[in-house]
Amino acid sequence: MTVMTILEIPHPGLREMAAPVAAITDETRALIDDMFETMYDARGIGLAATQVGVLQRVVVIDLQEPEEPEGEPVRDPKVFVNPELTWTSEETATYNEGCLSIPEQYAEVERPARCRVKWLDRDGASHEEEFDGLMATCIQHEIDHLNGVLFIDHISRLKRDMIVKKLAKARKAAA
Ligand code: GNR
Ligand code: NI
Repeated sequence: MTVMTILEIPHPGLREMAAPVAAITDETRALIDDMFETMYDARGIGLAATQVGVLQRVVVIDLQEPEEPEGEPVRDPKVFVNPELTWTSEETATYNEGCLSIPEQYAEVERPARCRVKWLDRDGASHEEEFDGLMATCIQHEIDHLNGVLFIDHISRLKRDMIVKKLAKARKAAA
């Protein structure tokens, strides 16, 4: 198991379209394991393979709060191979979104409040389910990554420019 490097903007790899996984192999499962390790290490609630430089349609999500007062955190790992949105609600919801590829920057993003997703699990079995709440937001955020789209693409240019400036400033201060 390996903690992988998470790409950050403006890495061009984040803008690429990821390819469907043709066959789920042990190599795919090793990637999934490394993605979970990377996501937990970074304290994120989701991670797309695009963010670790692998242009395959693989997403991992665990919405469990990483902050546990003591002892082992409760984990709820979910993997989505070749996820597809098969339906989105007219009704929208707004969440204050963040992204491990745009560290420590947040913005209110409006998306469909509910969605249906079709995907393959780590054994290649097909599933379809409807999601709402944070899960609906998170899976849409991750599918965006597989299409080269970032949450800052859903906000005004003014807010996007502010985030890019704040990130540059934070990086300069840390350098
Ligand atoms: O850790 C993350 N938190 C988050 C909060 C609101 C909406 C989406 C997310 S996903 C993000 C991790 C990440 O960058 N996934 O691609
Ligand atoms: Ni993200």
